[in-house]
Amino acid sequence: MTAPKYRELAEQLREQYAQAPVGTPTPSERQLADDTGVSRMTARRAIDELVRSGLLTRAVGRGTFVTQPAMSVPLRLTSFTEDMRARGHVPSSRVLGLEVVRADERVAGVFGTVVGARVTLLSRLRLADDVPMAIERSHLRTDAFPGIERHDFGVESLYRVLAEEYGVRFEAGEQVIRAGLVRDEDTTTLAVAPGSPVLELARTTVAHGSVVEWTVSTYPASRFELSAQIAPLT
Ligand code: 16G
Repeated sequence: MTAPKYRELAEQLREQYAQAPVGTPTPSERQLADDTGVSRMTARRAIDELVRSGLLTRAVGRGTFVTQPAMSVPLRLTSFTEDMRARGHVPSSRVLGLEVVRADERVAGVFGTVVGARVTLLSRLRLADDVPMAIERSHLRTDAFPGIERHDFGVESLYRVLAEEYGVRFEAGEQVIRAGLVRDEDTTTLAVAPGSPVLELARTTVAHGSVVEWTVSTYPASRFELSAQIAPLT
């Protein structure tokens, strides 16, 4: 039995795009159908298959892009900016919000402060080579970082600002990783289908003996894998 036509086409495209840099645009369904002489339905099914496997991503209104290979990110206390640069990608950010909010019980518990304390919430879309990689919601104690809202986090690195302007030197950090489904309000920003799987990484960092940051990062599961060095117990 021969493979269905769309599978054959998907395999051809997989070979073609496997080595392409992240962010390479791919032809539209119509273009692909015209170029290869298949129906639009077949072209769509082939692209769907590659989107499902994480090789391609559809960005609403912008077309389809290569996003593979899934990026392998080490679990270390480094910033998104450093991690992406170390992999040869160009990091960028879009600020989705920067506001002072009141700590609810959960946030107060993380910072060891009282419910209602002022907390600065920075929400950003993080991109690598213009491809959306994660939405990060960073909570910072407002009293510890006066004037932080003056920075333009569309271009600046949060960790750089913390180090250079506020003298933060991290002593420790904790990262909790959970699997989940994308929130409805994040689907367009992350360019994923409703209900797609995500990895949620919650990071707490400590400097000068207190918690300085609590960031919840939402990564489309198809675009990421996480790795850590593991050592035997001594
Ligand atoms: C990383 C951290 C995040 C931190 C950000 C700072 C994870 C899961 N999260 O994305 O907690 O706020 O880097 O990045 O690694 P920046 O210095 O580039 O703004």
